[in-house]
Order: sequence, then structure tokens, then C-alpha cells
Amino acid sequence: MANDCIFCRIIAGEIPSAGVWEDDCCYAFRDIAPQAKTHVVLVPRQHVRDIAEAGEALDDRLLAHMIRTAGKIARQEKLDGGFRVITNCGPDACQSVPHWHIHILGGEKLSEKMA
Ligand code: DGP
Repeated sequence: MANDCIFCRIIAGEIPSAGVWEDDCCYAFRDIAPQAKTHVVLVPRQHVRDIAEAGEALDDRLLAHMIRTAGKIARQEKLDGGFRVITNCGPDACQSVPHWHIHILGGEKLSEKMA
């Protein structure tokens, strides 16, 4: 755990969050500033800065587990019309929390533009 990391503190329960999924490897919660009707943030419990570091540092099984879990959360949230997953990496992508996370957005028709 990184003590100065908001998402590590959310995972530890030090900062309250509306959880939607939890298992041994990851945790998912509702975004505090939702950008779609449904907006969930999925994070690995292990602190890695971004997807680039995740690709270097995380076990292949955990990387695959994150993708599978994103799909499971979409089903659980009944995003039957489709959904979008986004992971911002670094300043050009406006990543604001340096703990890798996958946004899961849906529940309504999303913008045709991705950026
Ligand atoms: P990004 O900009 O891709 O790094 O996304 C970070 C997201 O995290 C952003 O959409 C807002 C969300 N967020 C930041 N702080 C908190 C918090 O304390 N609680 C919750 N639920 N979400 C947060």
C-alpha cells in the first residue's frame, strides 16, 4: 500500500466508497464524479502507477483477471446495451490518480467521440 495514494486508502477502507465488486486481487467502486449514468472504477489491490507499469510489474493472471472482472461488473451492472472501458495513462491522458484503474462506463448511449 502507498500511504499517499487515494485508491490505496479506498481499498484499505480509510476513505469511504460505494463498492460494487471485491475479491482477493481487485476492488471496484462508483466514481465520485460519474461521467455516465453508470461509472465504476476498477483497481488492482497491488499499487502500480498506471497501465504501463502494470504491464511490467503485474502477474499475467492478474492482468487477465482485471479484464475478466471488468466484463463481470458490466454484466452485474446490467450494461446490456454495451459499455466502454477506459484507462488513462499519464498527463496527456489526464490521469489524475496514479494507481492503475479501469473506468467502466455505460447505462446510456455514450458519445461517439472517445476523446
Ligand atoms: P483518472 O482521471 O483516469 O485518473 O480517474 C480518476 C477517477 O477517480 C476520477 O474519475 C474521479 C475518481 N475519484 C477520485 N477520487 C475519488 C474518491 O475519493 N472516491 C471515488 N469514489 N472516486 C474518486
